[in-house]
Amino acid sequence: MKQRTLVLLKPDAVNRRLMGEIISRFEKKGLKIVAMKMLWMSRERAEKHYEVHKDKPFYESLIDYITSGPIVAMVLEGDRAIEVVRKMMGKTNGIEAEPGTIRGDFAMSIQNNLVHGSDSEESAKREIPIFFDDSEILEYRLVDEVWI
Ligand code: YYY
Ligand code: MG
Repeated sequence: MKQRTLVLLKPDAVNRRLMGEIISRFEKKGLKIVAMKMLWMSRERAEKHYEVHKDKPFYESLIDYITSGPIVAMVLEGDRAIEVVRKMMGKTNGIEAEPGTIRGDFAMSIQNNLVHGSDSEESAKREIPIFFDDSEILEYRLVDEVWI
């Protein structure tokens, strides 16, 4: 079942020069990047993206963090891409995330955890348009797709 998911490389990923490392993992796994841009999130966009967390105690801090520097937004496509990305990210808290996952290998914090991935099809459908117009999401074939 081909799915699309929204992935964000958060400001710590950019500042710690981990963009290439993280993107490379997704590429090597076999996920297809169908949209990608670097941007600095406004508070408005951040509040929309994280609206499900607005009553949580960590919300204000989360908005400050996600707007503290540039991020990379991507749409990744592949079979059950939502689940695959969530597995590759690891648990929310870098301390608890398994080694071998992105957070498990590179994060020591619950807030500064490098990466966002949509947690369900509903979330992906809501989140992708916060960052991308339909015209920015590309349909193309990779020559090795038959092997993935
Ligand atoms: O989906 P995921 O990113 O793993 O976690 P969420 O529960 O959706 O929380 C979103 C975001 O909020 C999380 O990546 C870090 C931050 N956060 C936090 O700072 N403190 C918490 N106790 C829980 C989440
Ligand atoms: Mg989440």
